[in-house]
Amino acid sequence: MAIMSCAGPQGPAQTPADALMDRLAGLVEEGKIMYGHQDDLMYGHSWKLEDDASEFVQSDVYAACGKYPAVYGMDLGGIELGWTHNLDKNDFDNMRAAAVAHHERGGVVTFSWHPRNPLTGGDSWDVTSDQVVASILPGGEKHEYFMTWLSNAADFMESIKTADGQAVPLVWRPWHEHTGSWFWWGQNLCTTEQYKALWQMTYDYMVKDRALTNLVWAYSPGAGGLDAALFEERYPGDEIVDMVGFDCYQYGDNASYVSDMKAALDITGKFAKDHGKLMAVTETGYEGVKDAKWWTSVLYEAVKDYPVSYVLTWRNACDQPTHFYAPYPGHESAEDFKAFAALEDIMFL
Ligand code: BMA
Repeated sequence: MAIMSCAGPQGPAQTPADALMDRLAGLVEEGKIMYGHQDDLMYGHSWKLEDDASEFVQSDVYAACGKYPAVYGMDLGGIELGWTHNLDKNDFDNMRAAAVAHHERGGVVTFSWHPRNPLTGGDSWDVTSDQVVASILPGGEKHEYFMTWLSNAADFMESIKTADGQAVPLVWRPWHEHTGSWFWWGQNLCTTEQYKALWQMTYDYMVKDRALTNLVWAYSPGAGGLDAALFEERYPGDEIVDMVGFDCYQYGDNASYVSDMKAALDITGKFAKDHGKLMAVTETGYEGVKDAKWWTSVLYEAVKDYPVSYVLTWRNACDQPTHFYAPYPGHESAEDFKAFAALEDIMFL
């Protein structure tokens, strides 16, 4: 059914978020799957960008295959407390400028958020209290305090603009992996109603109170134990979600990973189709990429038959030699990564 608009002959002005969603839907229509990498322009396996950088050109992915990832992921963790650097030591000024640079190169930017624990003072992984979400909802003892955290996050995302003042569209993915219980907003740490209320409060603040027009809202449970009922249980609602996805890592053999990915893609894909949403693999990877053919024979095999907007592999830490998810020059999977980047349906920049 066509949706009628009451706007004038030009139609309503398209927001940056709407423009990005149209672009993403068009790419899916063309059968393109974008490749993404977390913190790609901030550091790599053996380098780190200096603070106050003016160029954002170094990248393990580029060094390995001659192309930049189409999707660039970053994390807001630390912005809530006004830190100058995020939880993984990235300068927020660099992050802002790199987001603009990546957008101007034709890429898509996405943000996750690992905020501290507003009740205990610990980190995202502090699950010692199951009262944290309750405490930040309206009426809770930490509500006013937590609203300053949302305000800081909104300020930062609002500040990501091109030189001529255009807001850069962002895929914004708060409260992720909530189907597990390792973050303070996880499954056993709050009720379904509280989790949904947390989303609604986040959305209302950023979109209604702050009028941010550049956010594409992504919902992403963890893939472990995921079934259609669990996927749906805490879904915040069609009015506030634009994209659905999941986080799925390889811990065992290739075959188990491919079957876990396909199972999650089947569930998410059906949900996305029924609800008219975009779908992405919001986080994935095999730590250390311990298979020379992983890209073309494992990851590609898992995703190639699905209408996936992007697959984002996690970060290449510069201070933990085995914590990386994309190759760097000389890595045993670098040749295969080049072949992956050359595939017709896989998009890099
Ligand atoms: C985790 C690890 C951590 C990191 C966190 C947030 O998966 O990579 O080292 O601090 O993500 O980026």
